[in-house]
Amino acid sequence: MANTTLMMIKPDAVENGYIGNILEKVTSAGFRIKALKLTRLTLSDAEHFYAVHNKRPFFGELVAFMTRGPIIAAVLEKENAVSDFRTLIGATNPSESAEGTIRKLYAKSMGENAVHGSDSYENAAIEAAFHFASREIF
Ligand code: 3AN
Repeated sequence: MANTTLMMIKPDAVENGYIGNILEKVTSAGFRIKALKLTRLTLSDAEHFYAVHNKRPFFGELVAFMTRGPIIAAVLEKENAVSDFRTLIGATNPSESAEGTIRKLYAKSMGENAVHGSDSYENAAIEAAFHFASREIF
């Protein structure tokens, strides 16, 4: 799973009809889609996925948001996938995201920020295994 990262297109961006626009930005930036699905997190899925944040004041809000509707999960491949994808999505707070980034274009707030990108290769592998069976990754 070297050079891979895990993307989620979050419920806000799915609700707002941005799946196609975001996938277009991602593939135009040179990422290859290795796995892709439309799915919906259960409460326990979201609590598990974001367990690292479970003491933070926004945890309840984050879990409620991430379970309120479908998401896209995808495994993406590119050289320097983790850092290049975080550059493409922009800062966590869209008001601080650079022009042209996915969050600048498609996100409204820190809580509802359109996309997730893994923060390390170690977490990318854990997150890919959370969403996909090995036979679904190409
Ligand atoms: P990133 O997604 O940029 O890696 P993290 O890992 O710090 O950001 O936070 C995970 C998610 O938690 C964010 N994508 C965002 O949805 C949510 N989040 C982070 N900080 C806040 C906050 N202060 N208020 C509400 N939600 C937050």
